[in-house]
Amino acid sequence: MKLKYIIGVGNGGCNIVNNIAGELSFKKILIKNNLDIDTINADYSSSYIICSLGGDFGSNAIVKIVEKLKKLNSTTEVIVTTPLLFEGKHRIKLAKDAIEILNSLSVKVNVIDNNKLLTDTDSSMSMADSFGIIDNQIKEIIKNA
Ligand SMILES: Nc1nc2c(ncn2[C@@H]2O[C@H](COP(=O)(O)OP(=O)(O)O)[C@@H](O)[C@H]2O)c(=O)[nH]1
Ligand SMILES: [Mg+2]
Repeated sequence: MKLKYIIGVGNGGCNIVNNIAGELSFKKILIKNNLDIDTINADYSSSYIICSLGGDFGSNAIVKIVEKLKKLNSTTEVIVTTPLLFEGKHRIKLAKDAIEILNSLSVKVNVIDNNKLLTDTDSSMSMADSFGIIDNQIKEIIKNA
């Protein structure tokens, strides 16, 4: 079934959505703070929810958003990326905990491991190019759904 919205959560998630939305025919919703979470309503219940996990905001917000949308009887699918190992223990734990909770919410969760994805790529690649590869992979998941 074709979903209608793509919801970006946190700084990374919103960047990803801004980067890929132009090529996809979805309405985009950007969630950057708690007030934005309050605006989520039944209209958004057919959505992809995208977050680059590891940040304090997005890693917690995505759980709240999925719980809220589930109560609204929604058809949602989650796409998250995991932090790079050098980003440190705190971010990795936030991401791991979020994935564990998401997996318990009976929603489809696509996890993209940035480490795996970037292993094969040139280590001199710029941050922007690395993000480009990840963003592209997310776009393909949505296109091929
Ligand atoms: N794939 C991808 N990741 C991004 C992009 N911009 C930022 N990120 C990552 O998103 C994560 C978000 O972390 P942070 O800014 O703390 O987010 P927040 O606290 O959840 O709002 C960081 O680890 C960034 O590396 C992007 O354009 N594409
Ligand atoms: Mg942050």
